[in-house]
Amino acid sequence: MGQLLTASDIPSLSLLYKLRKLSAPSPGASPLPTTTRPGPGADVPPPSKSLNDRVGLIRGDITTLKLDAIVNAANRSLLGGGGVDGAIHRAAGPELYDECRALGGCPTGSAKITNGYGLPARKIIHAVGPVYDPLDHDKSERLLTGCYTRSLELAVEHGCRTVAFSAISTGVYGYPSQDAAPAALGAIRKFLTGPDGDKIDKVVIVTFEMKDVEAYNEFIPLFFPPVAEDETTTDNEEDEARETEAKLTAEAEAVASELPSAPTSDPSDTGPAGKKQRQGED
Ligand code: AR6
Repeated sequence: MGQLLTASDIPSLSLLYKLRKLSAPSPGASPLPTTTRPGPGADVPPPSKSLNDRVGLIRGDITTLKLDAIVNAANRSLLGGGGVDGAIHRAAGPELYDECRALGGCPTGSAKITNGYGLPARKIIHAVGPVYDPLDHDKSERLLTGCYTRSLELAVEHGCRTVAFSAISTGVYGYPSQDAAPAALGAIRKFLTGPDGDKIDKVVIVTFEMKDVEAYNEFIPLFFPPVAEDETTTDNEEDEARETEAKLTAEAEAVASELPSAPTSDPSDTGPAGKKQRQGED
């Protein structure tokens, strides 16, 4: 496991705009799919410094984050599998499997919470994303959005003020990153601006593969546009952010280069840990 990162080590969107790692949407930015528009009647919502300070973005291994909760991309058995689920179960240890077994599974589009055990995070929220169905995009989106919303509700219910999300469904479950990112960002924005939004201090988006890095770089400015003051930063802030980013990128690239190309079947179908799950069923 690499270096542990706390909420304050993770660059906020405000800082990433200052560092020019994110840029304002261009005037002719391609419109979002209608179902993922962030606000009624407007493609891009008004900029908010408070929101941009409370959303973080980092590329790396989610198991190294020392936050109140991390969100796992699980399957309905909750008994482990490949991808980020496998990494989380390995890092947390066998007690996690025992607690998950007692939960009796979880429906697609929802989530359940456990302790973090051997992980630096205090809690793990196990979200069950949909297997992407290209013939029913709306249903896939509803289920994916449900994962983000329910995970944030659970975080609040358990007093978790800092929460990191993996890119649910974009691996084995085949959800295109270009569609998953706006769905995730819309749900996160809606929650943070809703009645319980002030009960969360930081939502961290964790990317791992380049396709998700690219999707979030494209869509974040359309959901969390920059505020005008995000033009200057101190040397210290810049140095720290650059250092953190360089370390994580090197680590993620090393791991990602070992990854096989995206499988087409769910490892839980054959693995010893998961019970059989039918593809496309929720
Ligand atoms: N840290 C952060 N993100 C990661 C990590 C990591 N250590 N490892 C992978 N990712 P996936 P799914 C990214 O396949 O599509 C499992 O078998 C990865 O690059 O883990 O929801 C479960 O048991 C991708 O962007 O989850 C289910 O059966 C994202 O995590 C099934 O896979 C999600 O990819 C769930 O499929």
